[in-house]
Amino acid sequence: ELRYPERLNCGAELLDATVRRFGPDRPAFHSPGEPHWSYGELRERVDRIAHVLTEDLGVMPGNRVLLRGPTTPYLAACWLAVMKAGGVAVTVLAQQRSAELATMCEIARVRHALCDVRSLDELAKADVPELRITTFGGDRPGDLARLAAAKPSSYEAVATADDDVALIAFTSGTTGRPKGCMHFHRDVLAIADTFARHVLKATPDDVFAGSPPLGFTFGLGGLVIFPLRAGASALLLEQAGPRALLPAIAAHRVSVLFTAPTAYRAMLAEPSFDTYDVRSLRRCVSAGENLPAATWHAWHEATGLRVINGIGATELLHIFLSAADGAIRPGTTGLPVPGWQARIIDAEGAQLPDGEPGLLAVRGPVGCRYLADERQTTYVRHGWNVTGDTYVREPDGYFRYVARADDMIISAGYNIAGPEVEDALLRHPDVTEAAVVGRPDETRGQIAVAYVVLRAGARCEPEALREFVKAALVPYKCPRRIVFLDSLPRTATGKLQRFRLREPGTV
Ligand code: 3SK
Repeated sequence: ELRYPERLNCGAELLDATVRRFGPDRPAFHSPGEPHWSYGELRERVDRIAHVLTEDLGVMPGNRVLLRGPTTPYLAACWLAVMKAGGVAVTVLAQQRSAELATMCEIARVRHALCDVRSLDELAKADVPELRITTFGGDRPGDLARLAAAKPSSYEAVATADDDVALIAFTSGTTGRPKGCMHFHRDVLAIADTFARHVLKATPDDVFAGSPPLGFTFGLGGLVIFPLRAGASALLLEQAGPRALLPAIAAHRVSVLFTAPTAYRAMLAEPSFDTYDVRSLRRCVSAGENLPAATWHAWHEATGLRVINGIGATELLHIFLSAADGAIRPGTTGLPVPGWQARIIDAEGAQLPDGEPGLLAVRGPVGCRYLADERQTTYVRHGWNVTGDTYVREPDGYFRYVARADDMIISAGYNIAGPEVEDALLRHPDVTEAAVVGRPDETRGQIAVAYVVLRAGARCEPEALREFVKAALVPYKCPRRIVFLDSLPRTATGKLQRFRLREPGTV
């Protein structure tokens, strides 16, 4: 069981305690074309910003501070400064538009924002009463870095309680009004002391990198919290698409990679893949979406590396089911991360036997706490967090993803799990992306329709793909229709928006 002192500031633990342990000279953050920031330099910058927050901006412990911008060391420093000043970081995505930002600010009662000048327009347009925006990365007189330069280089962290709220992370799932998930100072450390410690086994010599932005807890954990807790360093990339990842891994000798299944597939589809030296990689983590076995095997074949699959949730901050090394079983997500428990339940909350699909329910050191949202009672039932995923627990204890609970296709009385059909399609050499959804049908109720993106330059007949799927799966699972698209609709965090494929009017 994890135990933390009653007085706990996660910013001080991640930064000051790490400097005490490893000294100030080790690298903390790298960014392309810039000299790295050592831990000592990072701490100085963070402490100066914390002084500005408290002295110039009047941020009091418990005040919510919105953070917005591309993934940079400076944005990470702002997050740490808010932690040390006892504020509550409201992390949002650089792509979020003014109306979404206004809703989040209203829900979280945000009055302060630190914003990269490049992400200012939409925030400035957002209708938020009394919002005080301080920009960084520009050369205006009120720029944060200018204010910070005049401040002392050390700052005593506020003695927050372990269960004071440290951050509010928004999730909108794929639809609906965003929900703000509150996480405590101890939660921030708990994700590092469970997943990063026991599954990643991060070391101070690791160099982390990846594609999820810091406004998504997958990225905040993988690119800031985990490396700092281990005394390691992170490469922070403003452009972290699959094309940018490969040269970055090679140039910075990245050893721990955080990204999503689509990015693994896109990297493999790069014609120049073989020209990049990715031998520095030691850990490749995939989350954000289910990792099809076909993608796992393709990455393994190309690199010799065994991808660490994981499922996480903004509600639970980070990954709670996973496996590493010899414990990995391709095609499954893995086992509960040490510290976590998981079970499969029916709609009434009763535990189901192994082998039977049902709802995934988990509990552990972090729990869902929606801010003023009645959907809390749907997510947390009888002390278990019900994630909305349909899973099977295999007799050996491994958890296998079936589908999002509302994504099962029921066609002529047969249950079809879209992800299983997608996995079969992705084994075809010409297919890079696939999404299988149910569309209404007069005779069958629903039919499975596959939306497929082909590799650049590839040509393939729908019937050939249907035959390919039929050779792998029982024929009733074969999509009745195959539609070719240039890309699949995704959220800003890269999650497939199946509902958009189901909308009337979609081909
Ligand atoms: O959405 C996810 O799957 C996820 C994965 C890891 C950490 C956090 C999240 C939200």
